[in-house]
Amino acid sequence: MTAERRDLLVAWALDCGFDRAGVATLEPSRHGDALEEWIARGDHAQMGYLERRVEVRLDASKLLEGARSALCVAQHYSPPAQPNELNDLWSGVARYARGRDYHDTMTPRLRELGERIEAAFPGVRTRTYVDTGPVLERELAERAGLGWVGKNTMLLDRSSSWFLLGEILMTLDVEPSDPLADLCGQCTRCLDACPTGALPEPYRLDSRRCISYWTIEHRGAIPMSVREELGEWVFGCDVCQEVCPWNHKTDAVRAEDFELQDQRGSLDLAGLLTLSRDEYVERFRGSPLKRSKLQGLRRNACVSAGNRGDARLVPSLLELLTTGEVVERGHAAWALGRIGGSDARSALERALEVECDASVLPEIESALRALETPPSGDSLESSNSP
Ligand code: B12
Ligand code: SF4
Ligand code: SF4
Repeated sequence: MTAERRDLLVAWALDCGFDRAGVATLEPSRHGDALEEWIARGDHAQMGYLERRVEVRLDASKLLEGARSALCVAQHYSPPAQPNELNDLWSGVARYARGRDYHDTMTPRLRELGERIEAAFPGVRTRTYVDTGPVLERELAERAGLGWVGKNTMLLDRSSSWFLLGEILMTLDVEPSDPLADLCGQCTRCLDACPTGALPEPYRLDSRRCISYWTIEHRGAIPMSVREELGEWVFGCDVCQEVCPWNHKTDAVRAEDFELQDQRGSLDLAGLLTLSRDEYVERFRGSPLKRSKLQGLRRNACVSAGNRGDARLVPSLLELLTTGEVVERGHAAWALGRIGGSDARSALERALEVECDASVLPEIESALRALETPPSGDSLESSNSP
C-alpha cells in the first residue's frame, strides 16, 4: 500500500518537471559523525550557518512536527561546455550557474507538488526545501535512492552528478525507495584532479581550500596566498565533476533553464570588470551569480584575469583600479601585477600616490614588487583551466 503511494508520489514529481524522484524515511543521520568532525576541523570555513542547528541537520524530522518521510527530487543540468577563449567569462562559471537560479525554478514546482500531496491526503502537512534549510540534502537523497555519495562528496548515479536536489518533508507514511550501490570502486580521479587539494581524503571536502567556496561563499578580500590557486574560475568550480567517469556521457543532455541566456551570454571578462550597477541588475536578473553580488563577481574576475595573464584585460583593470570599491581596487592591483607591462606599472605607480585605503596600499606595493621580479617560465599559466 505505502509502496503504491510511493510510486504515485514519484510519478507526480516527474509530472511537475523533475527528472528523478524517490522517497526516504525520516530518521537520524547515518553519517552524523562526518558532519560533526567536519565542523570541528573547521572544514566549513566561514560558513557559520553550518555550525548552527546541527541537531536539526542531523535529524530532519525535527523540522516538521510529525514528519515521517521525505520526497526527494533531482533536477539535471548539463549545458554544452563553453569555449575556453582567453577573454571568455562563461568557461569560468560552474555549469549549474550559467542559466536560471535553481532555487527560483525548483521551489515553485516543489510547492505545487506539496499542495497536490496535501490535497490528496487530507490532514497531511508538508514542508519544502531547496538548499534553504538545515537539511543534509545529499544524505537524504541518497537514502531516497537518487544516487550514492561519491568520494568528491557529490551525489551521483550512473547518469551523472550534474543534478541539483530539493525535498518535501511529509507527515505521511510512505515505503522508502531502494538505495543505490556505491560505484566509485578504486577510482580516485576526483581526489587527484582537485587543483587546490580540497579533497584531502575520500568523502571529505575542506572548504578552506575549495574554489567553489572562495568564489561563491567568501565575502571580502580573497587572501593573496589563495588567489593563484583559483585559476580561471569566476564562480564555482566543476573540476572534481568534470573528471568523474560517470559524467562523461552526458554532454548531450539539454536543460533549457540552465542554458546561458542572451542578456548575459554576450558579456565577457573585460565587460564584467567594468559593468555598471544598472547593467548588472539588468543582465543578472534571475541568475545564481547574484549570490556574489557585483563586487564579489568583479573581485573574482580580477583574480581570473590575473591568472589568465591576458594583456587585453589591462584597460578594464586600470579602470577598476581607479573607480572600483576597496576590495575591487586591491584585486585589480594584484591582477595588474601578474599581467605586467608598462601601462600596468605606470598605473600602479600613480595609484600608489593617490590611494588612501590602508588595505589597498599593500596590494599596490606588492603588485609593484611582483613587476620587479621577472616571471618564471610558467608562472602566468593557469594549471586548472575549466
Ligand atoms: C555548504 C555547501 C557547499 C560548500 C561545502 C560543500 C561540501 N562538500 O560540504 C561549498 C561552498 C564548498 C559547496 C560547493 C559545491 N556545491 Co554545495 N552545498 C552546500 C550545502 C548548502 C550544505 C552541504 C553540507 O551540509 N555539507 C556538510 C557535509 C559534511 O555534508 P555532506 O557533504 O552533505 O556530507 C554528508 C553525506 O555526504 C555523508 N557522508 C560523509 N561521509 C561519507 C562517507 C560515505 C562512505 C558515505 C556513503 C556518506 C558520507 O555524511 C555527511 C553528513 O550526512 C548543500 C545543500 C544542503 N543543504 O545539503 C549544497 C549542495 C551540496 N551543493 C551543491 C552543488 C551543486 C555544489 C557545487 C557543485 C557547486 C559548484 N559547481 O561550484 C560545489 C561542489 C563541491 C563538492 N565537491 O562538494 C548541490 C549538490 C548536488 C549533488 N548532486 O550532490 C547541493 C546539494 C545543493 C542542492 N540543493 O542541489 N557547497
Ligand atoms: S569544487 Fe573544485 S576546488 Fe572544490 S573540491 Fe571540487 S575540484 Fe576541488
Ligand atoms: S571521480 Fe571516481 S571516486 Fe570521484 S566521484 Fe567519480 S567515480 Fe567516485
